[in-house]
Amino acid sequence: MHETVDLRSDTVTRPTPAMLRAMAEAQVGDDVLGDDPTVATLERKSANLLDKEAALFVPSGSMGNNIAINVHTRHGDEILCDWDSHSLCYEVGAPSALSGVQTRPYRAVRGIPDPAEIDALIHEPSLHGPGTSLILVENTHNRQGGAVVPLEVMRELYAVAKYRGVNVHLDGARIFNAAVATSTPARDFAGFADSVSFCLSKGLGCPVGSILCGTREFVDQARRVRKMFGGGMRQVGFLAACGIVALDTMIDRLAEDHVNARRLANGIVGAAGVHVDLESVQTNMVYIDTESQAAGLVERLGRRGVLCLPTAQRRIRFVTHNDVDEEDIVRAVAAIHECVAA
Ligand code: TLP
Repeated sequence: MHETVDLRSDTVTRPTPAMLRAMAEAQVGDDVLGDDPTVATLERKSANLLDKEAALFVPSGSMGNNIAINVHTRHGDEILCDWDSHSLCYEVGAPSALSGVQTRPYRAVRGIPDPAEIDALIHEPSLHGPGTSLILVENTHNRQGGAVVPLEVMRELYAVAKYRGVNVHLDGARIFNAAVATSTPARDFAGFADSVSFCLSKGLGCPVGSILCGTREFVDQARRVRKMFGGGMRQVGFLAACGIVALDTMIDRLAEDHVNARRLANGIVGAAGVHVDLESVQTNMVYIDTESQAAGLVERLGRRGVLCLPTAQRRIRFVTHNDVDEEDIVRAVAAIHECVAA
């Protein structure tokens, strides 16, 4: 059990002892000059894992997404991303600010796009309208409960995109959660996207870093854009070393986080004044809808050492991760029952 049960995000994890050891022992060099062997190893490993030609280590998932958008588009293009996506909700308007693209939202209930709707939304460039050059898909889907976009939907969507001559970027910040939850290799999901970003710093437990994968040509361009966005890093093998430990040892254990999320959700059912949709709990997130203002409940829980985040006026998110164990979940459930009754 931990002093505080921090369920705000899976980004809050501290590096594991194996990561700290790997950092201390890492061979490093100036990665902007292409000299860091540990970064090179991580990039090769990541590309192999997702069955892509090449990969690039980037400081954050947001930068990975926005480098991908920049490489796949030209100023004035349109991109499709769902109305509740990370790109639209949490990247400070970066697609328009950094890449000069217009975003057109599509609907995605439980995070699942409708390929027919996407087909209808794609614009051919014309005298009047922008051309659609990119579709973003988020898997698992953060604001839609950590839900998995099924492989079959990814396949259909990709077929539509390719038929219409449009690229697909997969925001796979938590693609390994999708893979573990469905017992499907992550590379199968990645096969239905031209580029994929995934985060090392979420459920995989690293302190910093994400990976962007695609063709060799895509990654060569992405490397230039990373530099342009200020994301070229020097002796960053210290962080890449954690990434290697994460890929080797932290993927399968995501199943524990999924079990803990389910425990938490089951424990919340029946608490007065809050509702949890059990079907939406598929990976490491639990969202609850609250009858009263979410902020009040979040504050009361915080006073009892249980941290979580309000994501709307009457909605709260809890995320499980490597620094949360079964006892923490028992404590969180008890605190939620006490706080809703207070
Ligand atoms: N998500 C964070 C917050 O920004 C909301 C979180 O706590 O969940 N794609 C997805 C689907 C994400 O959930 C996130 C981070 C990112 C991209 C961006 O990753 P970072 O934080 O590394 O820029």
